[in-house]
Amino acid sequence: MRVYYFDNISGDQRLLHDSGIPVDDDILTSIGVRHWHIPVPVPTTGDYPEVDAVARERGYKNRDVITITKEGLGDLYEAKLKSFYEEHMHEDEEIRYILEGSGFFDVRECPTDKWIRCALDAGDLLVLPAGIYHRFTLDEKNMIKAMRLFKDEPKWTPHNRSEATDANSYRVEYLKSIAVN
Ligand code: KMT
Ligand code: NI
Repeated sequence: MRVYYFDNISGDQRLLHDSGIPVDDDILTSIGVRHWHIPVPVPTTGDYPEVDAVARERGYKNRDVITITKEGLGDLYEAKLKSFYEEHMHEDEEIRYILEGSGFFDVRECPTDKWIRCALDAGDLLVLPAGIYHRFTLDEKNMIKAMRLFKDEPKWTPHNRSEATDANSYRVEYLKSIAVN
């Protein structure tokens, strides 16, 4: 996974938008973002023992697979892409293991509110904490296949950033959890 500050230049969200300033792991840790690289087993058997180990350790009991392509999402494609790229938070962790393709998860640094772009490829496993503001976009390859893991029932509801989400109890707890001192 490659991580850098987003350049804030307007234009196609699928481009790299690399400011040239890398972000180190301490910063990701300080905002509660975790990641692992677990090469996708070849040939594909549908078994992912190393992912299973992380899932067991962290209590991710359920999973499904989503393929984000024009063909995969059909009529929902444009609307889904638009909603993924709206800045939002969830009341649960967002856990994604990339099986094929690639894409960008942008997360807000705190307290600077800068966008940090995480460029994910096959084998990257990313965990965003509940309450973090983030968004997702495909890149120029226009294809990602990802395993979505969750603790119990999936709570996909995105809460788009607003004054209401600033006061959301999961957001408030998140900010407390990352506060230094
Ligand atoms: C989400 O919730 O933003 C997504 O599932 C994005 C696509 S998963 C690669
Ligand atoms: Ni999300």
